Amino acid sequence: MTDTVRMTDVLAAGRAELMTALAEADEHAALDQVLGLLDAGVPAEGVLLEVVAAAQAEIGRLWQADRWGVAQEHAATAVVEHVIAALGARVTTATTRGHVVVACLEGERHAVPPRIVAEVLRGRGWQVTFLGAGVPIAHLVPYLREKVPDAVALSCTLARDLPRADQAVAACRDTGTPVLVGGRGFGEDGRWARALGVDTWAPDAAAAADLLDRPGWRRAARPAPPRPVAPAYTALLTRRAELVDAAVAALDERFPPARDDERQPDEVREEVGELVDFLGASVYVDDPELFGGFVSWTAAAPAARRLPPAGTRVVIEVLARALRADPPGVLRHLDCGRQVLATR
Ligand code: B12
Repeated sequence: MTDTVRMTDVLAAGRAELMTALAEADEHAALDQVLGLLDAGVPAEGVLLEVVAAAQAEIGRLWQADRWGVAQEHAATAVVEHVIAALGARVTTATTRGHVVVACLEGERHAVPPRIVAEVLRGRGWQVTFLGAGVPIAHLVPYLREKVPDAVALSCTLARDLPRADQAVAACRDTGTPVLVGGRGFGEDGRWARALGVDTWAPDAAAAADLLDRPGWRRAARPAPPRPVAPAYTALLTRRAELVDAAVAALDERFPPARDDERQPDEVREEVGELVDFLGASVYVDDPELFGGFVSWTAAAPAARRLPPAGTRVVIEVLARALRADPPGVLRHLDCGRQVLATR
Protein backbone atom coordinates (compact mmCIF):
# COMPACT_ATOMS: atom_id res chain seq x y z
CA MET A 1 0.00 0.00 0.00
CA THR A 2 1.38 3.46 -0.88
CA ASP A 3 1.65 6.33 1.57
CA THR A 4 -0.91 8.26 -0.47
CA VAL A 5 -3.46 5.45 -0.19
CA ARG A 6 -2.76 5.16 3.52
CA MET A 7 -3.25 8.93 4.01
CA THR A 8 -6.50 8.85 2.00
CA ASP A 9 -7.78 6.08 4.28
CA VAL A 10 -6.74 7.95 7.41
CA LEU A 11 -8.51 11.11 6.23
CA ALA A 12 -11.68 9.20 5.26
CA ALA A 13 -11.77 7.46 8.64
CA GLY A 14 -11.14 10.82 10.35
CA ARG A 15 -14.06 12.38 8.49
CA ALA A 16 -16.40 9.54 9.44
CA GLU A 17 -15.40 9.74 13.10
CA LEU A 18 -15.73 13.50 13.17
CA MET A 19 -19.23 13.23 11.65
CA THR A 20 -20.20 10.79 14.41
CA ALA A 21 -19.04 13.28 17.04
CA LEU A 22 -20.75 16.18 15.27
CA ALA A 23 -24.03 14.27 14.99
CA GLU A 24 -24.02 14.14 18.80
CA ALA A 25 -22.58 17.68 19.09
CA ASP A 26 -19.93 15.99 21.23
CA GLU A 27 -17.31 18.70 21.55
CA HIS A 28 -14.79 16.60 23.48
CA ALA A 29 -14.96 13.66 21.08
CA ALA A 30 -14.61 16.01 18.09
CA LEU A 31 -11.58 17.76 19.59
CA ASP A 32 -9.91 14.48 20.63
CA GLN A 33 -10.43 12.99 17.23
CA VAL A 34 -9.13 15.96 15.22
CA LEU A 35 -6.17 16.72 17.47
CA GLY A 36 -5.42 12.97 17.45
CA LEU A 37 -4.98 13.17 13.68
CA LEU A 38 -2.38 15.93 14.16
CA ASP A 39 -0.60 13.81 16.76
CA ALA A 40 -0.60 10.91 14.30
CA GLY A 41 1.32 13.10 11.87
CA VAL A 42 -1.45 14.22 9.50
CA PRO A 43 -0.59 17.76 8.30
CA ALA A 44 -2.86 20.46 9.79
CA GLU A 45 -3.89 21.68 6.34
CA GLY A 46 -5.08 18.18 5.41
CA VAL A 47 -7.06 17.94 8.64
CA LEU A 48 -8.64 21.34 8.06
CA LEU A 49 -9.60 20.74 4.45
CA GLU A 50 -10.10 17.00 4.05
CA VAL A 51 -11.65 16.37 7.44
CA VAL A 52 -13.14 19.53 9.00
CA ALA A 53 -14.24 21.43 5.86
CA ALA A 54 -15.52 18.23 4.29
CA ALA A 55 -17.52 17.42 7.43
CA GLN A 56 -18.96 20.93 7.45
CA ALA A 57 -20.07 20.55 3.82
CA GLU A 58 -21.66 17.21 4.76
CA ILE A 59 -23.56 18.98 7.55
CA GLY A 60 -24.98 21.25 4.84
CA ARG A 61 -26.09 18.28 2.75
CA LEU A 62 -27.80 16.63 5.72
CA TRP A 63 -29.57 19.86 6.58
CA GLN A 64 -30.68 20.47 3.01
CA ALA A 65 -31.98 16.89 2.78
CA ASP A 66 -33.98 17.50 6.00
CA ARG A 67 -32.12 14.71 7.77
CA TRP A 68 -30.79 17.19 10.30
CA GLY A 69 -32.89 19.99 11.74
CA VAL A 70 -31.69 23.59 12.09
CA ALA A 71 -30.85 23.09 15.79
CA GLN A 72 -28.71 20.03 15.06
CA GLU A 73 -26.92 21.90 12.24
CA HIS A 74 -26.29 24.91 14.52
CA ALA A 75 -24.94 22.67 17.31
CA ALA A 76 -22.60 20.84 14.94
CA THR A 77 -21.39 24.09 13.33
CA ALA A 78 -20.62 25.50 16.79
CA VAL A 79 -18.46 22.44 17.50
CA VAL A 80 -16.73 22.85 14.12
CA GLU A 81 -15.87 26.47 15.02
CA HIS A 82 -14.28 25.24 18.25
CA VAL A 83 -12.39 22.51 16.42
CA ILE A 84 -10.97 25.01 13.89
CA ALA A 85 -9.86 27.30 16.72
CA ALA A 86 -8.17 24.38 18.49
CA LEU A 87 -6.39 23.31 15.31
CA GLY A 88 -5.28 26.91 14.74
CA ALA A 89 -3.89 27.11 18.25
CA ARG A 90 -1.82 23.96 17.65
CA VAL A 91 -0.25 25.27 14.43
CA THR A 92 2.97 26.99 15.34
CA THR A 93 4.33 27.82 11.91
CA ALA A 94 6.65 30.83 12.11
CA THR A 95 5.40 33.92 10.30
CA THR A 96 7.65 34.26 7.27
CA ARG A 97 5.29 35.99 4.86
CA GLY A 98 3.26 39.18 4.85
CA HIS A 99 0.00 40.14 6.54
CA VAL A 100 -3.41 39.10 5.20
CA VAL A 101 -6.73 40.38 6.54
CA VAL A 102 -9.61 37.92 6.07
CA ALA A 103 -13.18 39.19 6.28
CA CYS A 104 -16.79 38.42 5.44
CA LEU A 105 -18.93 40.97 3.65
CA GLU A 106 -21.53 42.96 5.54
CA GLY A 107 -24.60 40.77 6.21
CA GLU A 108 -22.62 37.57 5.69
CA ARG A 109 -22.92 35.13 8.57
CA HIS A 110 -21.01 32.24 7.03
CA ALA A 111 -17.79 32.79 8.97
CA VAL A 112 -16.59 29.17 8.95
CA PRO A 113 -15.39 29.06 5.29
CA PRO A 114 -13.12 32.14 5.59
CA ARG A 115 -11.99 30.98 9.02
CA ILE A 116 -10.67 27.84 7.36
CA VAL A 117 -8.94 30.02 4.75
CA ALA A 118 -7.42 32.09 7.57
CA GLU A 119 -6.02 29.01 9.34
CA VAL A 120 -4.59 27.53 6.14
CA LEU A 121 -2.84 30.82 5.31
CA ARG A 122 -1.49 31.00 8.87
CA GLY A 123 -0.17 27.45 8.47
CA ARG A 124 1.62 28.55 5.30
CA GLY A 125 3.47 31.29 7.18
CA TRP A 126 1.24 34.33 6.71
CA GLN A 127 0.34 36.66 9.54
CA VAL A 128 -3.45 36.59 9.45
CA THR A 129 -6.05 38.82 11.03
CA PHE A 130 -9.51 37.26 10.89
CA LEU A 131 -12.27 39.85 11.15
CA GLY A 132 -15.11 37.31 11.14
CA ALA A 133 -18.70 37.66 9.96
CA GLY A 134 -20.46 40.77 8.67
CA VAL A 135 -17.82 43.47 8.25
CA PRO A 136 -19.30 46.73 6.89
CA ILE A 137 -17.24 48.39 4.15
CA ALA A 138 -17.30 51.64 6.13
CA HIS A 139 -15.32 49.89 8.89
CA LEU A 140 -13.15 47.67 6.71
CA VAL A 141 -11.70 50.55 4.70
CA PRO A 142 -10.30 52.59 7.63
CA TYR A 143 -8.95 49.36 9.12
CA LEU A 144 -7.04 48.59 5.92
CA ARG A 145 -5.73 52.16 5.76
CA GLU A 146 -4.47 51.88 9.33
CA LYS A 147 -2.95 48.36 9.16
CA VAL A 148 -1.72 48.44 5.54
CA PRO A 149 -1.84 44.62 5.09
CA ASP A 150 -0.32 42.91 2.05
CA ALA A 151 -3.73 41.62 0.99
CA VAL A 152 -7.35 41.43 2.02
CA ALA A 153 -9.30 38.20 1.44
CA LEU A 154 -13.06 38.72 1.09
CA SER A 155 -15.49 35.86 1.50
CA CYS A 156 -18.96 35.70 -0.08
CA THR A 157 -21.05 32.57 0.47
CA LEU A 158 -24.38 33.80 -0.87
CA ALA A 159 -24.47 34.96 -4.49
CA ARG A 160 -27.18 37.48 -3.60
CA ASP A 161 -24.38 39.56 -2.01
CA LEU A 162 -22.38 39.97 -5.24
CA PRO A 163 -23.36 43.65 -5.72
CA ARG A 164 -22.04 44.29 -2.22
CA ALA A 165 -18.91 42.25 -2.99
CA ASP A 166 -18.32 44.45 -6.03
CA GLN A 167 -18.52 47.59 -3.89
CA ALA A 168 -16.25 46.06 -1.25
CA VAL A 169 -13.61 45.03 -3.80
CA ALA A 170 -13.60 48.52 -5.31
CA ALA A 171 -13.36 50.17 -1.88
CA CYS A 172 -10.49 47.89 -0.81
CA ARG A 173 -8.61 48.47 -4.06
CA ASP A 174 -9.01 52.22 -3.55
CA THR A 175 -6.94 51.83 -0.39
CA GLY A 176 -4.19 50.22 -2.51
CA THR A 177 -4.73 46.81 -0.90
CA PRO A 178 -4.65 43.75 -3.22
CA VAL A 179 -7.90 41.82 -2.97
CA LEU A 180 -8.46 38.05 -3.08
CA VAL A 181 -11.98 36.70 -3.23
CA GLY A 182 -13.59 33.35 -2.62
CA GLY A 183 -16.62 31.51 -1.34
CA ARG A 184 -19.52 29.73 -3.00
CA GLY A 185 -21.20 33.06 -3.78
CA PHE A 186 -18.78 33.64 -6.66
CA GLY A 187 -19.97 30.45 -8.40
CA GLU A 188 -18.30 27.05 -8.40
CA ASP A 189 -15.87 28.07 -11.12
CA GLY A 190 -15.52 31.68 -9.96
CA ARG A 191 -17.41 32.95 -12.98
CA TRP A 192 -19.12 35.73 -11.03
CA ALA A 193 -15.80 36.95 -9.69
CA ARG A 194 -14.66 37.30 -13.29
CA ALA A 195 -17.97 39.01 -14.13
CA LEU A 196 -17.02 41.60 -11.51
CA GLY A 197 -13.57 41.99 -13.06
CA VAL A 198 -11.76 40.12 -10.26
CA ASP A 199 -9.26 37.49 -11.41
CA THR A 200 -7.82 36.76 -7.97
CA TRP A 201 -10.50 34.21 -7.04
CA ALA A 202 -9.64 30.85 -5.52
CA PRO A 203 -11.94 27.82 -5.18
CA ASP A 204 -10.68 26.74 -1.77
CA ALA A 205 -8.29 27.59 1.01
CA ALA A 206 -5.33 25.63 -0.41
CA ALA A 207 -5.79 27.31 -3.79
CA ALA A 208 -5.95 30.69 -2.03
CA ALA A 209 -2.59 29.99 -0.40
CA ASP A 210 -1.17 28.77 -3.74
CA LEU A 211 -2.39 31.96 -5.40
CA LEU A 212 -0.42 34.02 -2.91
CA ASP A 213 2.65 31.90 -3.75
CA ARG A 214 2.52 32.99 -7.37
CA PRO A 215 3.99 36.30 -8.47
CA GLY A 216 1.56 38.80 -9.89
CA TRP A 217 -1.28 38.72 -7.38
CA ARG A 218 -0.32 42.16 -6.12
CA ARG A 219 -1.75 43.60 -9.32
CA ALA A 220 -5.09 42.97 -7.65
CA ALA A 221 -4.47 46.28 -5.88
CA ARG A 222 -5.00 48.31 -9.03
CA PRO A 223 -8.25 50.25 -8.84
CA ALA A 224 -10.41 48.99 -11.70
CA PRO A 225 -12.20 51.51 -13.92
CA PRO A 226 -15.78 51.88 -12.63
CA ARG A 227 -18.15 49.49 -14.40
CA PRO A 228 -21.58 50.75 -15.41
CA VAL A 229 -24.36 49.33 -13.24
CA ALA A 230 -27.29 47.94 -15.27
CA PRO A 231 -30.30 50.32 -15.07
CA ALA A 232 -32.48 47.23 -14.54
CA TYR A 233 -30.57 46.49 -11.33
CA THR A 234 -30.96 50.06 -10.06
CA ALA A 235 -34.70 49.93 -10.81
CA LEU A 236 -35.04 46.65 -8.93
CA LEU A 237 -33.18 48.00 -5.94
CA THR A 238 -35.28 51.17 -5.83
CA ARG A 239 -38.53 49.21 -5.99
CA ARG A 240 -37.51 46.40 -3.62
CA ALA A 241 -39.94 47.20 -0.77
CA GLU A 242 -42.89 47.68 -3.12
CA LEU A 243 -42.11 44.44 -4.99
CA VAL A 244 -41.87 42.44 -1.77
CA ASP A 245 -45.21 43.91 -0.55
CA ALA A 246 -46.91 43.02 -3.84
CA ALA A 247 -45.57 39.45 -3.80
CA VAL A 248 -46.52 38.90 -0.15
CA ALA A 249 -50.05 40.22 -0.83
CA ALA A 250 -50.39 37.84 -3.81
CA LEU A 251 -49.20 34.92 -1.69
CA ASP A 252 -51.71 35.75 1.06
CA GLU A 253 -54.48 35.83 -1.49
CA ARG A 254 -53.43 32.63 -3.23
CA PHE A 255 -52.62 30.67 -0.07
CA PRO A 256 -54.72 32.20 2.74
CA PRO A 257 -52.97 31.30 6.01
CA ALA A 258 -54.87 28.56 7.88
CA ARG A 259 -55.56 29.06 11.58
CA ASP A 260 -52.97 26.47 12.57
CA ASP A 261 -50.47 27.55 9.89
CA GLU A 262 -46.97 27.39 11.29
CA ARG A 263 -45.67 29.84 8.70
CA GLN A 264 -44.47 33.05 10.23
CA PRO A 265 -45.40 36.06 8.07
CA ASP A 266 -41.92 37.56 8.64
CA GLU A 267 -40.22 34.41 7.41
CA VAL A 268 -42.26 34.36 4.21
CA ARG A 269 -41.50 38.06 3.68
CA GLU A 270 -37.80 37.36 4.26
CA GLU A 271 -37.79 34.58 1.67
CA VAL A 272 -39.59 36.79 -0.85
CA GLY A 273 -36.95 39.46 -0.17
CA GLU A 274 -34.26 36.85 -0.75
CA LEU A 275 -35.74 35.97 -4.14
CA VAL A 276 -35.73 39.65 -5.12
CA ASP A 277 -32.13 40.01 -3.94
CA PHE A 278 -30.94 36.94 -5.86
CA LEU A 279 -32.76 38.32 -8.91
CA GLY A 280 -30.90 41.61 -8.37
CA ALA A 281 -27.55 39.83 -8.17
CA SER A 282 -28.40 37.85 -11.30
CA VAL A 283 -29.13 41.08 -13.19
CA TYR A 284 -26.01 42.69 -11.71
CA VAL A 285 -23.66 40.03 -13.10
CA ASP A 286 -25.84 39.59 -16.19
CA ASP A 287 -26.20 35.84 -15.81
CA PRO A 288 -29.77 34.45 -15.60
CA GLU A 289 -28.34 31.16 -14.38
CA LEU A 290 -27.63 32.81 -11.06
CA PHE A 291 -31.34 33.35 -10.43
CA GLY A 292 -32.17 29.97 -11.99
CA GLY A 293 -29.64 28.29 -9.70
CA PHE A 294 -31.18 29.89 -6.63
CA VAL A 295 -34.70 28.92 -7.65
CA SER A 296 -33.45 25.39 -8.21
CA TRP A 297 -31.94 25.38 -4.74
CA THR A 298 -35.19 26.62 -3.15
CA ALA A 299 -37.07 23.78 -4.85
CA ALA A 300 -34.49 21.22 -3.76
CA ALA A 301 -34.42 22.36 -0.13
CA PRO A 302 -38.11 22.43 0.87
CA ALA A 303 -37.21 21.66 4.47
CA ALA A 304 -35.17 24.83 4.69
CA ARG A 305 -37.89 27.00 3.13
CA ARG A 306 -41.25 28.36 4.20
CA LEU A 307 -42.11 29.12 0.60
CA PRO A 308 -42.97 26.01 -1.46
CA PRO A 309 -42.19 25.93 -5.21
CA ALA A 310 -45.81 26.91 -5.95
CA GLY A 311 -45.23 30.04 -3.86
CA THR A 312 -41.99 30.81 -5.68
CA ARG A 313 -43.94 30.55 -8.95
CA VAL A 314 -46.44 33.14 -7.67
CA VAL A 315 -43.62 35.49 -6.66
CA ILE A 316 -41.99 35.15 -10.09
CA GLU A 317 -45.26 36.00 -11.85
CA VAL A 318 -45.86 39.05 -9.62
CA LEU A 319 -42.32 40.28 -10.29
CA ALA A 320 -42.66 39.66 -14.04
CA ARG A 321 -45.88 41.71 -14.15
CA ALA A 322 -44.51 44.51 -12.00
CA LEU A 323 -41.20 44.80 -13.87
CA ARG A 324 -42.59 44.56 -17.42
CA ALA A 325 -42.31 48.28 -18.06
CA ASP A 326 -38.96 48.76 -16.31
CA PRO A 327 -35.59 48.91 -18.05
CA PRO A 328 -35.32 45.67 -20.04
CA GLY A 329 -33.23 42.73 -18.97
CA VAL A 330 -34.98 41.40 -15.86
CA LEU A 331 -37.52 39.22 -17.62
CA ARG A 332 -35.01 36.76 -19.07
CA HIS A 333 -33.71 36.17 -15.54
CA LEU A 334 -37.24 35.49 -14.31
CA ASP A 335 -37.75 33.20 -17.32
CA CYS A 336 -34.77 31.15 -16.25
CA GLY A 337 -36.41 30.71 -12.81
CA ARG A 338 -39.72 29.75 -14.49
CA GLN A 339 -37.98 27.13 -16.63
CA VAL A 340 -36.31 25.61 -13.59
CA LEU A 341 -39.67 25.25 -11.84
CA ALA A 342 -41.30 23.84 -14.97
CA THR A 343 -38.89 20.92 -14.97
CA ARG A 344 -39.88 19.93 -11.42
C1 B12 B 1 -23.15 26.44 8.56
C2 B12 B 1 -24.06 27.13 7.57
C3 B12 B 1 -24.76 28.25 7.99
C4 B12 B 1 -24.52 28.88 9.34
C5 B12 B 1 -23.18 29.66 9.30
C6 B12 B 1 -22.46 29.60 10.63
C7 B12 B 1 -21.04 30.05 10.54
N1 B12 B 1 -20.56 30.50 11.68
O1 B12 B 1 -20.38 29.99 9.53
C8 B12 B 1 -25.79 29.80 9.50
C9 B12 B 1 -26.85 29.05 10.28
C10 B12 B 1 -25.57 31.16 10.15
C11 B12 B 1 -26.27 29.90 8.05
C12 B12 B 1 -27.18 30.83 7.65
C13 B12 B 1 -27.72 30.88 6.36
N2 B12 B 1 -27.47 30.00 5.37
CO1 B12 B 1 -26.10 28.66 5.43
N3 B12 B 1 -24.99 27.17 5.37
C14 B12 B 1 -24.19 26.64 6.25
C15 B12 B 1 -23.53 25.38 5.67
C16 B12 B 1 -24.25 24.17 6.26
C17 B12 B 1 -22.05 25.23 5.88
C18 B12 B 1 -21.20 26.42 5.40
C19 B12 B 1 -19.78 26.01 5.54
O2 B12 B 1 -19.16 26.34 6.54
N4 B12 B 1 -19.29 25.20 4.56
C20 B12 B 1 -17.99 24.53 4.62
C21 B12 B 1 -16.96 25.30 3.85
C22 B12 B 1 -15.61 24.70 4.10
O3 B12 B 1 -17.24 25.21 2.51
P1 B12 B 1 -16.94 26.26 1.39
O4 B12 B 1 -17.97 27.29 1.33
O5 B12 B 1 -16.79 25.46 0.18
O6 B12 B 1 -15.53 27.00 1.74
C23 B12 B 1 -14.38 26.89 0.95
C24 B12 B 1 -14.40 27.76 -0.32
O7 B12 B 1 -15.67 28.34 -0.58
C25 B12 B 1 -13.30 28.75 -0.12
N5 B12 B 1 -13.59 30.07 0.42
C26 B12 B 1 -14.54 30.46 1.28
N6 B12 B 1 -14.38 31.76 1.59
C27 B12 B 1 -13.28 32.19 0.92
C28 B12 B 1 -12.66 33.43 0.87
C29 B12 B 1 -11.53 33.61 0.08
C30 B12 B 1 -10.88 34.94 0.01
C31 B12 B 1 -11.02 32.53 -0.68
C32 B12 B 1 -9.85 32.73 -1.57
C33 B12 B 1 -11.63 31.27 -0.63
C34 B12 B 1 -12.76 31.12 0.17
O8 B12 B 1 -12.42 28.13 0.81
C35 B12 B 1 -13.21 27.42 1.78
C36 B12 B 1 -12.36 26.35 2.43
O9 B12 B 1 -11.68 25.55 1.48
C37 B12 B 1 -23.80 25.57 4.14
C38 B12 B 1 -23.84 24.28 3.33
C39 B12 B 1 -22.54 23.93 2.66
N7 B12 B 1 -22.55 22.76 2.07
O10 B12 B 1 -21.57 24.66 2.62
C40 B12 B 1 -25.09 26.40 4.17
C41 B12 B 1 -25.44 27.31 3.00
C42 B12 B 1 -24.22 28.06 2.51
N8 B12 B 1 -26.39 28.24 3.61
C43 B12 B 1 -27.37 28.54 2.83
C44 B12 B 1 -28.40 29.45 3.17
C45 B12 B 1 -29.52 29.61 2.15
C46 B12 B 1 -28.39 30.18 4.36
C47 B12 B 1 -29.43 31.20 4.82
C48 B12 B 1 -29.92 32.18 3.75
C49 B12 B 1 -30.59 30.39 5.40
C50 B12 B 1 -31.70 31.23 5.99
N9 B12 B 1 -32.74 31.45 5.21
O11 B12 B 1 -31.58 31.64 7.10
C51 B12 B 1 -28.70 31.92 5.97
C52 B12 B 1 -27.98 33.21 5.49
C53 B12 B 1 -27.19 33.86 6.58
C54 B12 B 1 -26.36 35.02 6.10
N10 B12 B 1 -26.95 36.20 6.06
O12 B12 B 1 -25.23 34.85 5.77
C55 B12 B 1 -27.29 27.79 1.51
C56 B12 B 1 -26.93 28.69 0.35
C57 B12 B 1 -27.77 28.34 -0.86
C58 B12 B 1 -27.58 29.25 -2.02
N11 B12 B 1 -27.97 28.76 -3.15
O13 B12 B 1 -27.11 30.34 -1.91
C59 B12 B 1 -26.25 26.65 1.83
C60 B12 B 1 -25.41 26.19 0.63
C61 B12 B 1 -27.05 25.46 2.41
C62 B12 B 1 -27.65 24.54 1.42
N12 B12 B 1 -27.05 23.40 1.08
O14 B12 B 1 -28.68 24.78 0.94
N13 B12 B 1 -25.71 28.94 7.28
